[in-house]
Amino acid sequence: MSAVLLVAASAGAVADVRIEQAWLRAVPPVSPSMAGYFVLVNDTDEPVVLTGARAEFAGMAMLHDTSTDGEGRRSMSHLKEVTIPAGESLAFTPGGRHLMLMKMDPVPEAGETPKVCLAFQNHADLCGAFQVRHNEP
Ligand SMILES: [Cu+2]
Repeated sequence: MSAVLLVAASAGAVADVRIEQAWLRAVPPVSPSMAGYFVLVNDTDEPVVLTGARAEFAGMAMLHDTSTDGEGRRSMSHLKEVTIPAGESLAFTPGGRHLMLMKMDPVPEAGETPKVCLAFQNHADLCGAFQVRHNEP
């Protein structure tokens, strides 16, 4: 009897980590890189640590941050890990944190929805369909 109750309780409360609003900025087919954006929602009661990404069509995938210096010049830096606190979400958006895909073969085209997976230190990989588009949704 107690086992049945446990199953019912866990089915009702969907505490999970998920990718939302995932998209990739469309680029010309010869482009050496493309950027991706998403919101990572952590609905669990533990912080999760995002450590990287991978995709079948990209030989290399990294998490980047963007910073602007005193003269307005933008530069990108590699993010080794990003912690999403329990119950919070973190947005990767144009001009800020982003996913950077390199060594692509083939370069996905606008309208396609290739799969990209995110890797964590303390959670199973999460994969999602990233919509390739020219503009921010
Ligand atoms: Cu970048």
